Amino acid sequence: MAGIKGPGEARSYDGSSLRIGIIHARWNTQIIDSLLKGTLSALHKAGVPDSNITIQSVPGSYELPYAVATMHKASQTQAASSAVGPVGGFVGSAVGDLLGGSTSDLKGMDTAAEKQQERESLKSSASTAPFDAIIAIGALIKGSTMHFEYISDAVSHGLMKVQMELGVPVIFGLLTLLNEQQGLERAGIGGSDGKQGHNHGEDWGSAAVELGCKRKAWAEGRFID
Ligand code: DLZ
Repeated sequence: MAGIKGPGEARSYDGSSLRIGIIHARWNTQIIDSLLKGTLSALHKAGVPDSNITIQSVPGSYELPYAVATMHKASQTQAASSAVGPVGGFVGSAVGDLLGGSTSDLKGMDTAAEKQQERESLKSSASTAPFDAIIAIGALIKGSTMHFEYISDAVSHGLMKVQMELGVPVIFGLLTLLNEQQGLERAGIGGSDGKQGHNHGEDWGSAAVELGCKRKAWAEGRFID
């Protein structure tokens, strides 16, 4: 049963036709890796194929708003050029990220030949539509200066601004943490056994699918719940 806090009872949406962008900061990698894993798990659960997920990274959270805006434009460029040519570099690099990252199912593949085959099939089935939603993931940890306050504020406002200007849902996956422990718990890897807390990445993946589906419906003048 859902508690008082949180988005209520889980709803399910079909994400199989969505294209989702993920941009994550690399600062505080242990926390970020787990959040990314949780995000991908929720996207997969909703049926979003790996080939429709593009993952990019930036050094720190401060870079997230610019990266969201630029990734969105890149997906629009792909959509415009896909009618005349093959899939371009961004999808290729998404597949590369998936293969290189700790979160990919493809990592379980046995041989180089199998990996290559999977890479080719992902490329050929990859969507080149503009992103239906973009998830921005970062973990800011408070230090002894005002740095944390300035970056938290700038990134929060920046992400809201780009989603309103671009007209694409941007999921707020920015943790603003008072200490490391809070981050580990919110990534589901807290406590002495490394399993305590709740992985907020799962919520962000689900929010991206819901907003992606609603955005599509609203654009067609339909309302769904
Ligand atoms: C510089 C910095 C610091 C001190 N802390 C963090 C952090 O906790 N989380 C994070 O995502 N990024 C941090 N950064 C890096 C900035 O976000 C940014 O990448 C640099 O200032 C370069 O623009």
